[in-house]
Amino acid sequence: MSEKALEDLRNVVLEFDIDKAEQAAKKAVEAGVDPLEAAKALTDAIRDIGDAFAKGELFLPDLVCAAEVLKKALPVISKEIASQGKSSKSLGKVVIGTVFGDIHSIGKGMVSTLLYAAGFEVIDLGINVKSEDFLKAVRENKPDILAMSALLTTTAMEQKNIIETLKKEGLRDKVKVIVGGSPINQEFADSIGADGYGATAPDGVKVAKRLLGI
Ligand code: B12
Repeated sequence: MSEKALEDLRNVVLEFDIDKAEQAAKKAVEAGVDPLEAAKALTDAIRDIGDAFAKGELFLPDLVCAAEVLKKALPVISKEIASQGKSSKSLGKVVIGTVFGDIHSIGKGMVSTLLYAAGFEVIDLGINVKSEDFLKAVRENKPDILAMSALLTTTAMEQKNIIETLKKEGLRDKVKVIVGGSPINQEFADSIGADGYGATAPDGVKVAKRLLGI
C-alpha cells in the first residue's frame, strides 16, 4: 500500500500531473508513508526531470510543470513532517532564504521545514532575497544561524557577498552561516568562509545542531 502510494507520488512528478499532485500526497500520508520518504520521492523525481532538462531531453515548460506539481504536493508532506516532529522548546533561531537572482524555492523549503520540525524557530525570507534584506533580518532578529540556498552556479557567489557584507557591518561573529544548494560543496563553503555546509536538508539540521553544540 505504502509502496504504491510512493510510486504514485513519484509518477505525478514524472507525468507533470498538477491536478493529481495534492491528492497523491494526501493518499501517501493516509497510507502511513514516512513523510521524509515521501519528500525524497518527490525531490528525487524532480532531480530526474532536471537531469533530462540538462541533457536537452526536456524543456523549460517541463521544469515549470514539475515544479508546480511539487508546489501542490510538498505542503501536504511538509505539514505532516512538521506535525510529527514538533518539539516544545526552541533549539535556536534560524533566518533562511534563497539568494538574490535565484528563484529556486523547493530545497530551501525542505531545509526550512526540517529545521522547524527539529525544533528551531525559522524565519523564512523566501526567494530572490537581496543581501540588504538578509542583513536587515540578521540585525532585527538576531538569529543563531543564517542559512542560504543557491541553485545556480551564477548565484552561488552571492553567498560570499553576503558573508563579506556581514563582516563589513561587524555582524559576522554574531551569527553562524550555513550554505547549501546543488552547485555548493564543502570546498566552496570553506572557500567563502561559511561555518557549515549541508548537502541535503537532514544534513542542514545536523550541521545547525553541531554548530550550536546541541
Ligand atoms: C525545479 C527547478 C526549477 C524551477 C524552480 C521552481 C521552484 N519553485 O523552486 C524553475 C522552473 C522556476 C527553474 C528555473 C530555472 N532553472 Co532550475 N531547476 C529546477 C530543478 C529541476 C530542481 C530543483 C529542485 O527543486 N530540486 C529538489 C530540491 C529538494 O533539491 P535542491 O534544491 O538541490 O535542495 C536540496 C539540497 O541542495 C540542499 N539544500 C538546498 N538549499 C540548501 C540550503 C542550506 C542552508 C542547506 C544546508 C542545504 C540546502 O537540501 C535540499 C533538500 O535535500 C533543478 C535540477 C536539479 N538537479 O537540481 C534545475 C536547475 C537548478 N535549474 C537550472 C536552470 C539553468 C534554471 C534556469 C536558469 C532555466 C532558464 N533557462 O530560465 C531558471 C533560473 C531561474 C532563476 N533565476 O532562479 C540548472 C542550474 C544549472 C547551474 N548549475 O547553474 C539546473 C541544475 C537544471 C539543469 N540540470 O540544467 N528551475
